[in-house]
Amino acid sequence: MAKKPQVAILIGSSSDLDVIKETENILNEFGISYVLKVLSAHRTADETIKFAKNADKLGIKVIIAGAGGSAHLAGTIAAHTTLPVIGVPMETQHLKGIDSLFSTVQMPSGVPVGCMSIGKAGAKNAAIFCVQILSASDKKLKEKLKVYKDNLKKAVLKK
Ligand code: RP5
Repeated sequence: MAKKPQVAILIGSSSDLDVIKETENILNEFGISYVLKVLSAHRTADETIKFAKNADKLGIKVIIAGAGGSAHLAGTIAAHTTLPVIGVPMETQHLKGIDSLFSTVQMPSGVPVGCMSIGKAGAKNAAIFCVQILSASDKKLKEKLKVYKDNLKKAVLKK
């Protein structure tokens, strides 16, 4: 039987798939089950809100939301759930993702989104940050994170 997803990754468009692959790679590396969906705060507003409201009941523990442009996806989700929401601002053609960054990070008081950096590094860090949240109640995961960080150090020192 397939494992129930612990994490939901939502992206505003299928054009975000290449970047969000970085998130998937890390979650797979750590053995975290996830569901990936294309849902937009603007193009599928009702469906996005419905998903956010139901995520807790589905057993989701963390939501990662990546969007570009006027990127309200993470904020819209955060407005409709008490689960932690991590935002990934996607790079954009005209403003290079500054637009996505500002609209993801600048949330009003009381409704936080953990905003990562723009693009692939942010997508990767979203997954690592997500694993860090989950590891607070999972000793094995915490051990895996220690090994991951140690390997990062070793790779740098080797250079
Ligand atoms: C956002 O608009 C998406 O997250 C994407 O980054 C951006 C462009 O989407 P497409 O026009 O490529 O579908 O909603």
